[in-house]
Amino acid sequence: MPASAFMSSDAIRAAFSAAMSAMYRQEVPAYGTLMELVADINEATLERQPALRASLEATETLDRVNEERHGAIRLGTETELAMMRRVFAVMGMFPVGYYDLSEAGVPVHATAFRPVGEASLRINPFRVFTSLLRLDLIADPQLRAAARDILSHRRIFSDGAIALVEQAERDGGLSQEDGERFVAEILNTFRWHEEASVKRTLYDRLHAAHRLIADVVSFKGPHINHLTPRTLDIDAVQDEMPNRGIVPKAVVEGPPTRACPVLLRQTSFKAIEEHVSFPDAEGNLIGGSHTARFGEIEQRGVALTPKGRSLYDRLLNEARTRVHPSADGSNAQAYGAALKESFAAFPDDWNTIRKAELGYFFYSIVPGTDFSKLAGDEIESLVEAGAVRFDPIVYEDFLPVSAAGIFQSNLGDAVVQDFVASPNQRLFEKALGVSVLNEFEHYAGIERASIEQCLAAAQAVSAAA
Ligand code: OOG
Ligand code: NI
Repeated sequence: MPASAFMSSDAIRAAFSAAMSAMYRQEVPAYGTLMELVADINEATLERQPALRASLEATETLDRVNEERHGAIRLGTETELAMMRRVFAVMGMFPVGYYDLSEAGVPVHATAFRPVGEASLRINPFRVFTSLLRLDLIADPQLRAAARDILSHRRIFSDGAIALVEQAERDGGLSQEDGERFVAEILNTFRWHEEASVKRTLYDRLHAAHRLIADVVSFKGPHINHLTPRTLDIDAVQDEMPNRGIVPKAVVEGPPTRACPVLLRQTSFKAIEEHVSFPDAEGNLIGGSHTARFGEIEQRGVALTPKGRSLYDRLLNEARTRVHPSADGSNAQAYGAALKESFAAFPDDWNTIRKAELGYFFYSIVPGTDFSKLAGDEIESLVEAGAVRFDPIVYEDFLPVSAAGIFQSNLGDAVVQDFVASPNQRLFEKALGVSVLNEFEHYAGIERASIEQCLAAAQAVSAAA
């Protein structure tokens, strides 16, 4: 089949993201409520800010502004992770970044599968934060062995899904019809299973080791545990959630509200308690409950350089040392104030951020510029002359401290269970079968290419003049 007859990987991802959204809204009605709230707030924000509407229109993303930006799953074995990488590759999603959550008391490490090029992100930015359970962090050797055994026997991918992945790898793509079949097949992997695959007693032991271990080990597959649309005003959504009958987590994760947004702000509603059933020794089903699934929202800002990121980390740490946000929200206001105070040290206008090399920017030629009258071949002099403009490059990845906050708030407010911090990117990548893309190098590459393009264009014009 000629490549042009294939359903593009971007189109497969867009279809997958839409199918996940529809399924999750049906499975978790509170998520539908959150989506409605987000749409209302986004509409009100656009009405208040015509310039924002114009810029979304210019980038052709206005009609998709309320759509999901990411979801999250938790896998149990290295084999599952290796296959998941191949599945996501069919949808044009590749592993970017390594996140060690053990440091924050969550026994997983993770990557984000996401589209990488600007064009792909614009067509559909959907990404999946994918965690792998660290069985090696379960202290009790007997429980560890039981969990390993159960996970080694489950099959999370249908035969049809595997066959289509192999076909896509062999042929270099899937036809429209096969692409649609692939989406339908793979959707099943992320479905909710009301029936646990372990007995109640084992569930309780896994749960006591860590709620997340119970969530991964006790079910037939890696149910999608949340989806996350984009909001244009995260503070407004956080404030409004209770009025719509949903319970927000205590605080918004990430930086405070700023004129120039940096990195990523996110919040969620707390996971709902759902009915599940456990098989007993006679094969009868016994009723119980499980709490894992929630809805989240995100608002993104500029990608930071390593220098900007370490300033961010330091300021966040300072604020959290002064006021540690408690899960019940009792000191949410004090935390907000501490955050604001400590982030006063982070410049809040684009040019200062750029000149201090704290963030990454995309440089482009201002249309209509007459280069024949311009001297200098440095990007800075072109910027000063008004011949080149710069726009912040949006951060498309995740933040470990924030992710830990999202995990924790949705695992219940009980005591935080601690694990020995032990990042192991090499082990993760061995399971994955490839190395993850380094996000800093990636953003630096986009910035560098945009500068080179401006300089080349400027030189070509002045050489011709
Ligand atoms: C993943 C939590 C991380 C985010 O937005 O930072 C995440 C999970 O709960 O499985 O999705
Ligand atoms: Ni999330």
